[in-house]
Amino acid sequence: MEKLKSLLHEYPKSTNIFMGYGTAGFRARADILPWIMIRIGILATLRSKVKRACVGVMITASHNPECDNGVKLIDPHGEMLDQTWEVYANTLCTLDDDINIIWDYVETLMIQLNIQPNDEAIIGIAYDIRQSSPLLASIVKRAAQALSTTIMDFELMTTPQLHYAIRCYNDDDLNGKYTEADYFDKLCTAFQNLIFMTSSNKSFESLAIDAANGIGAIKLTHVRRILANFIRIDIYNDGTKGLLNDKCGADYVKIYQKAPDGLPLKNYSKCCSIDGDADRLIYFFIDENNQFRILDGDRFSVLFALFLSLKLQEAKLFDDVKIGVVQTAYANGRSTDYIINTMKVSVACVPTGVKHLHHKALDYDIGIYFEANGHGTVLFSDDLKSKVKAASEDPKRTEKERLAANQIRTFINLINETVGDAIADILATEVILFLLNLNLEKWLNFYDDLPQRQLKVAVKDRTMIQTIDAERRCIAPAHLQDRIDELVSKYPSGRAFVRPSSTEDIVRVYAEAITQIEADKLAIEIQKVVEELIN
Ligand code: NG1
Ligand code: ZN
Repeated sequence: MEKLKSLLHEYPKSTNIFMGYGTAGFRARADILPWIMIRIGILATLRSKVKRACVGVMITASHNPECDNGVKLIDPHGEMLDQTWEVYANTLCTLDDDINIIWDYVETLMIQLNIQPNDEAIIGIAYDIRQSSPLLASIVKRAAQALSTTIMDFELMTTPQLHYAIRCYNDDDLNGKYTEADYFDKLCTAFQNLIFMTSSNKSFESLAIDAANGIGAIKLTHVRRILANFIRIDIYNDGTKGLLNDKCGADYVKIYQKAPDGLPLKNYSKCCSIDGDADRLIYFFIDENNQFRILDGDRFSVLFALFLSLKLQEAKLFDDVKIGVVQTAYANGRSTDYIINTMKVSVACVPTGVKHLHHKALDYDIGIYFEANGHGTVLFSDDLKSKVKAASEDPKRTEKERLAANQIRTFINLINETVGDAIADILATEVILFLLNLNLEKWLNFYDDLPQRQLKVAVKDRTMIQTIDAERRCIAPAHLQDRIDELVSKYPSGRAFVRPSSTEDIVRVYAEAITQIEADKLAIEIQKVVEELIN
């Protein structure tokens, strides 16, 4: 109690600032975060006690500028914090710096959640390369230690590394421990084994990676070294010159549809950007007509689904396995069409936010999900894992069937199933391109995107908009959906929706049509209706 009290005194709450715990945890300017870290140390301790397992605390603000930082909790299986706990996080942050008030709330929670004072707690803490990170981590640590919690201090890590590490500690099948060397060995061994399994004598083209001047640059050097005999990886924006996420990184490339600074685009046929904490990935290149072309999250879904469904067919497992892609309404309509009608793979649409995609992907034996921004992964059911193992060892099957099953089995090791992992996703993408004999141009030519436009509309109260059907239709305010339907019906292949953002105080409008001019026009028409009905 005394230690906690002095921490509260040392890092007092900044007044009048309330931040909700959302998809990205708490995120703000780094200098106003210290007091929040005390609450996080307490909350992580309680979470660990309730789950009787190790939980994670990741300090990062992902693709935000260096001056920002943030924090999020990771649940025992490496997934995001259970949504019901977001309320406790928010309540703790509304409380004043008075130790008695805070302790009263902690005791209330302990009774409510059936926590005994002597229950053990263990937390794994990691952070990205921001200058503010070590201090923020030390505050979480001190708060948790004040409650006798055991700390595992992982220091510098990518977000997906910590998610995976937490899962390892809680899962006996994963040895109950984590080392960085083991992790990168696992990914690189799977990569090499997939190459060894093919008879191709083709070689890899060099890959240029823009590491956003973030933690990914440091971690990628392991992969570059281990795989040096297979693929040449050149790392740019490695933190030695530029600033974190400054005119570089996956978010910059996707939003501005521009190449990052600091990467000699013309020297490479294949380039990609990751973001500041290495959980997002975007590929890009210059095409024959000198145009800058991007391959975003939708394209990864298509590529991964294509590879896995092909291997399931070759292994004669396709009919026994439920494979599906999970998208949000922002996925380009042509990608959805292509997956359903050409690839014959089912697609589910869920509300925006990784947690929704991840949750839905668990419904499948192979669930592939990516947000358009390049965050995504693949989930494999235990049943699927047993089936491919059995098939790969079944002497009654043909060599081709066994090989395909073995390829899926090996591919599973190349994936971080806990969360989108840009480093794992790079290796998976490279291996698929190699095995299917594709380059970026061919991959891009699977289908043409429908032109689309996104607009942000400032309104007085964005919560007036209520949506259903994975945010594709509005039920409030009255008449909004009818007006949207009427406008959309005038555009061949038109599609549009509006939804309140969960991260900014705005309403987002999305429109798609056959030409860019029409998509722009439709978006503006809908913007006007939103402004008319809400403001
Ligand atoms: P909101 O602001 O709710 O649209 C945005 C992104 C999401 C996701 C979250 C969390 C768009 C349209 N939305 O959500 O994809 O990444 O931020 O970071 O890009
Ligand atoms: Zn990120």
